Amino acid sequence: MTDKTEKAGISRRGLLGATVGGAALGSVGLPKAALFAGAAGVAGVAGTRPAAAEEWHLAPGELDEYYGFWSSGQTGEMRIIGVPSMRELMRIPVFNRCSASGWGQTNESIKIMTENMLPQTKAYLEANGKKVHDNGDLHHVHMSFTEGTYDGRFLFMNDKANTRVARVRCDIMKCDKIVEIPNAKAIHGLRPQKWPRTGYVFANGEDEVPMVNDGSVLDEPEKYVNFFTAIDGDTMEIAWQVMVSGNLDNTDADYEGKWAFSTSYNSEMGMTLPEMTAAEMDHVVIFNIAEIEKGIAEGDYIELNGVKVIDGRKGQNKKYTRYVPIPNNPHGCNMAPDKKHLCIAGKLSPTVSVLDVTKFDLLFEDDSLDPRETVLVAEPELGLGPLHTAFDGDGNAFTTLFLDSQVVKWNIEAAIRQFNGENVDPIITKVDVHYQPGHNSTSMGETLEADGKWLVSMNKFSKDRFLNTGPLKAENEQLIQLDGDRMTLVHDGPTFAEPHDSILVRRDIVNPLHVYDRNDPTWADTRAQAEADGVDIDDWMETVIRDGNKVRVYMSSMAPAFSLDKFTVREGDEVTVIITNLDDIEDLHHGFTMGDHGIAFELGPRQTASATFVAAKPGVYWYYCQWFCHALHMEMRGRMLVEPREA
Ligand code: RUQ
Ligand code: CUA
Ligand code: CA
Repeated sequence: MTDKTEKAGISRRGLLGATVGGAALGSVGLPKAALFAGAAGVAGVAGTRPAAAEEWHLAPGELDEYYGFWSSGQTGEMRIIGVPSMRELMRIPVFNRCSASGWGQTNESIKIMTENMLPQTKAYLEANGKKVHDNGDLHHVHMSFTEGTYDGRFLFMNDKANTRVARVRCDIMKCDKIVEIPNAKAIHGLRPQKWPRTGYVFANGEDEVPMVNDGSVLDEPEKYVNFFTAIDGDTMEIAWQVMVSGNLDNTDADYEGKWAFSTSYNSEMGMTLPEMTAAEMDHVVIFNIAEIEKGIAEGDYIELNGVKVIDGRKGQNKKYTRYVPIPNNPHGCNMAPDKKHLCIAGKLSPTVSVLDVTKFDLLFEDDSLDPRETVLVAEPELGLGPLHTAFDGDGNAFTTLFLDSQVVKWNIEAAIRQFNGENVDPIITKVDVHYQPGHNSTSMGETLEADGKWLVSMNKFSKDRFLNTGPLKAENEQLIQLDGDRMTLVHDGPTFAEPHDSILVRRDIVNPLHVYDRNDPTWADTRAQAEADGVDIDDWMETVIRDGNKVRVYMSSMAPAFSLDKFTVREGDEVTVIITNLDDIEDLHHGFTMGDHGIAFELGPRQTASATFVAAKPGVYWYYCQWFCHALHMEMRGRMLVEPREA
């Protein structure tokens, strides 16, 4: 590695050092002066607490203005954080497993986690004695849109680790679909279609693999490809894929429903760090949605693992894609709410490239046009390591500078005027953040209702900002109040690895239920089984059904008791415990834990849930309610009697 890296003129130590030290990017081959130019002559308004602290401080019992929907990176869950209080309100298991809710062990959740799993993954898990993956890497959470703004129906999210896309229902705030994406590898960037509605969920495959990844092609990178995937947000079925040149990193969509676009840091199709950083320019791919749909309708696709795949590689059919060169290993891909400007963060280049999406049609009408000259309208130098851009509703943009540990506020129109030769500085202000920001997000900032009130800077390092917790430190998510041109840091928010990205949604848009609807589809399979057993799961249940060596135990919970205080099974029986919580009082949860059996799940008000296990240990085992529900919560328990198998 070291040898190869040095051959390519890149000091690995320099690159990695730069990520923490924030200085040594010159080694990537850009003139240092150019790198630092954007940072010159800017007086940061980096205040700490504003004088009017009471304007933002939320007293106990007061409700937040915004729901913050957060990714959790390698923890694999989604989180809800109140903004501006930055109080963590909820964790929603998605790709991970959860000891409190039983996610990954209830029959209902296992169904969601496995029903759209690829056969080869099922076989792999079986070979390893598992049903579901235990991990996920959830980077990006985005809400469904209707006409350019959030509509409160669903949240969509990616799993980079195991190539999946999931959906959370906003009415119950639980995951209801997980889809493993065929052909592509490592789903990273994910965005819903904004117009007219979602519609499609666009998802980028980051890692390159052979088109048919069955072992017949191995170390022949020239045969590798990447896939861009469109999923139907209503059904969560794969609508189509586009094969592209280069890899895919982040993605976004326009406000007219015409385009999706993705950054690529590996246009080189390199397999090593020096190869991936060899070119001065990588690119953004523009996907022409209408042409792709037409191509699919007209049969211009190949079918690969059950998916219709369009060939959108460079030099192939030019109806479907265009490639716009962008410096240099670009990362963030953010569409401004002015409906016009797409901002691509340069990462290794100190610039953000601004593309005018209303000019994209020209590229598809005349393929002799130079893509950069045609659609690039500004490329301001903003500082070192630009990663992601957020927006207010007034034509301003906020870009994180990873290496500078700053967020820069700049004006899009001023950047365009500067690009056209006027002597204007687009940079309005810079604020220090602590430290090394990745994403930032503004209140409603990825919608037509961007309101420019709050900005969250999601920082990868907290270093000295909190009490030392050992080698693993918290991340730090800082809340910045936006007020005219002032950016005031008002709150440090330590969080566990690695929240990565967030959206801030006005609270009137999100209206979850307090109590489950008994017709919720989550337990449809359980209901069908109960009907076959002659049991009404909406009513009081105390029925044990034996079906060969399968035993189904139906019970109800109502504070402070289960309907059954004991049941008997035989050693080796496959036992399914099915419980309906008949309590319908807001916030009155029960749970079911089978002691010494690794079984526990939640029972929300009016929820049905079930879990299956083999009673392999003769003896007396207590089950209990693990959610504190009543003064007699400790007494909410019962016994499973496991008779030894006759010799
Ligand atoms: S990408 S820190 Cu996984 Cu969201 Cu840019
Ligand atoms: Cu029911 Cu605790
Ligand atoms: Ca590159």
